[in-house]
Amino acid sequence: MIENTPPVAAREHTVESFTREFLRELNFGQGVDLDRASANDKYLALSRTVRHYLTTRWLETLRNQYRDQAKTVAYLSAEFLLGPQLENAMLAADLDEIANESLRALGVDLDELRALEIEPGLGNGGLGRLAACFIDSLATLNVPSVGYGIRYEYGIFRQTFEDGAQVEKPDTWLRLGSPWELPHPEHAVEVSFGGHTVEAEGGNDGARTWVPDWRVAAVPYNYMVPGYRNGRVNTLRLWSARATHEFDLQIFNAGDYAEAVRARTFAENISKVLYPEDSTPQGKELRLQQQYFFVAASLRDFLETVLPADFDLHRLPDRITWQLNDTHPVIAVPELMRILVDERGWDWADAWAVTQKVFAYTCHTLLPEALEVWSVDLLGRLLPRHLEIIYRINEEFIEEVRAAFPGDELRVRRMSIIAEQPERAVRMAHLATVAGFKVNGVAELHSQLLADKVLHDFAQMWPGKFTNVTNGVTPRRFVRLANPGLSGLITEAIGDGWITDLEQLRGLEPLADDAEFRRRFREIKAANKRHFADVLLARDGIEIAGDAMVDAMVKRLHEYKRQSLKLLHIVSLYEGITSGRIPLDAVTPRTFVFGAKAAPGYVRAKETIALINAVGATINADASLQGRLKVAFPANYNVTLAEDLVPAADLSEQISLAGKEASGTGNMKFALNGALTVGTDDGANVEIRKLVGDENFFLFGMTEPEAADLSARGYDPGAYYESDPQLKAALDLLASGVFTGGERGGAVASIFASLTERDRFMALADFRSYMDAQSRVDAAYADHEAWSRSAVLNVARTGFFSSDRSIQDYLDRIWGARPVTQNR
Ligand code: CJB
Repeated sequence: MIENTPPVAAREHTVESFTREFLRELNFGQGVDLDRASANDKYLALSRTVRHYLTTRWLETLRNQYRDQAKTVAYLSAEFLLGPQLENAMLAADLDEIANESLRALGVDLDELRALEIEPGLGNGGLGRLAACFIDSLATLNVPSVGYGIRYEYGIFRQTFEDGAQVEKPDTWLRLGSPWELPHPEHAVEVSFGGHTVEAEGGNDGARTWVPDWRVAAVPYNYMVPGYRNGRVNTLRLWSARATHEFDLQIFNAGDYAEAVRARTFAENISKVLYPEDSTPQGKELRLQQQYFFVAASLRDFLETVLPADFDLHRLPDRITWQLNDTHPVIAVPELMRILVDERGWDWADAWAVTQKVFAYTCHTLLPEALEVWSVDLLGRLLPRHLEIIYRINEEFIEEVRAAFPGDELRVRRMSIIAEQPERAVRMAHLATVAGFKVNGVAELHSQLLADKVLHDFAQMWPGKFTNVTNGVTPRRFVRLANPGLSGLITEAIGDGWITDLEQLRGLEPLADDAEFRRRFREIKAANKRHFADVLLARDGIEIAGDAMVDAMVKRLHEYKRQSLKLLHIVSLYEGITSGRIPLDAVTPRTFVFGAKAAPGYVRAKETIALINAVGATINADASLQGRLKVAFPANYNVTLAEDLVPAADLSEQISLAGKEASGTGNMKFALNGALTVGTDDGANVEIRKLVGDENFFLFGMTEPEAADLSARGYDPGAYYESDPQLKAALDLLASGVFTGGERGGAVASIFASLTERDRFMALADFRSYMDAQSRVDAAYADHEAWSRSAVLNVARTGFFSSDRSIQDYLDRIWGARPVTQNR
């Protein structure tokens, strides 16, 4: 499927040359001898050495790109949750063995250096991690592409627990140096804000002149994005805000020095911090500044430096697709119109014709409240010209709707880019759908529901615009690197082609029936569990049994994901054991692993965290359980920890209310590493279940139509509470305060009330079915042979979820770009 050139590094480099480079970096880069070098010195020197090996290929890729002017995909995303870089770079460059040998000979411990790396947490969760998987696959598939985003000085907050409650600390990921980035201050571009507009002189249709009143400089930081051993190294360009010289002059001239410095700080605040909100739009001015900041810089960068000076922009659709990762970069639409009409003097209609051919939009949610909306007031203040352009786009669009559906003013109001209630505001998803030539959801069910519900009017008007691309994850990071044991076993069985063609995992299917293969598979899982236990002990001081079932629920804390349902399962088990209903020796030893950050302002999510920790502390301290149940909630779940947990998991919890989780990608990572899923018919779970087969998946809960129907009929959680004695007992135990030192108010009362009175995501309605599914899990797990057969089949049948396949689908269904034959 993917044609790879022979390994470059292996052909051209040796242990000796690597050692020479490493020592040179240590001496001249860090200014130290090996004897006196700190671990951090060595980490930085090693990273730069590895980076050097990629640089030649990177420069070559850039040169070819410029020469060939091939169609490029620009992935515009406010988040890239990259994870640690060192190992992935070594793998891609085929340097892992050479580096290992070289360092061993020097007496340097590679694991110690690896542990020092602080991952760039420049994303919140699924959406940001997806962007990181996608750029990896774009490079591996030889697609000319560039990622554009923001270099936040502080990424997603570092989560700590104080008395079980989440406390956020700043993520100082840059503090020990950042060897993976190359800043280019000389290529800074200016981005303007504020001011007003005046009549333009050009006389072309639609033109106005924007007179902004302040500017910042956007400084590009380039990151290499190596394809897997194919000689291609793409670019990720992240922008950092700096005060312009204008600010410097003000400082110099101003009598009020302090005020001038304040102004400077104001400019630089733009890229200071990642908003830790996930699936809830922020609506804050700084957030809109960030969005316009990176989008304006990225468009300018592409149009003025990537394209040749004499490029005819009418041909833009042949050269680029700007993929809009959710609505965050959608301000790019009026920005391109402004450039073409106001700066280049095009007539409006010409500009709109081109604009409509270069943007495609990916929607990542189904929650209506998660769709971004900007008040006209704020947008007009910050970007007055863009607001005018949006108004005109909307006027023409509304004419189109009226022509297609005469007399249907209700529809016009529903579809308008401008909402009138509760305040006048721009609906960014509508703008993206109107301007984009394609709109895609991220799993089959999600794309269906987008077209049937959330964007139904638009799908009726333009059925051909809507398509699906099911998400995927990169097998390099999430199988090959994270799970070396399993990777070795797979490669031994079917060769190593699976790393770039994951469907080859199908070749493992017959081995599910091979007892010796299953034994080795179990051994690897057991070793991964011991490793994970070691990591938890060292990282968090959490002690877990090395051999219990690892039951994992890791994802952002959100009511629709229903961590509270998982909690009810645990509390119900505990209630059953302590009340004598469940004999202790009938309980499958389980470690429940949670990983979840709550948005700092999301009170209910934080209460849920506090409650999970309270229940965990009680259960973990109860000697009568003899260690059969254990709750492990390591703080600050991130990509680094995921790489240790995912290979160790037996059971993957994907329990959102059907119709709420757009796709999920954790579900894919777990299945690919041989965990079985207990899940609802939601997001990509639907596709996972179809592929692995019902007998290898624990399905429970209402379907989306059933949930919608129950909601329409009027859902009463109290009725479930009253009629299911086990559910009532669990909720009553929670409410009793036994987990919270007698405290019945606070989080306890709040969660109890929210579940029994409103229960927006119908956890109580799915409780019975979930408990039954968990009993089936226990029964299945008791038969080790059958369980590991299912686990092997999960691995063998989920190759579809490679992000390489997702990118191929984007190429086929949306971009029309083609892989190029890479420099060799
Ligand atoms: N998603 O991570 C986010 N943030 C948002 O603001 C909206 C959605 C998630 O995106 C993932 C990638 O497409 C999906 O797998 C996941 O279901 C969705 O919640």
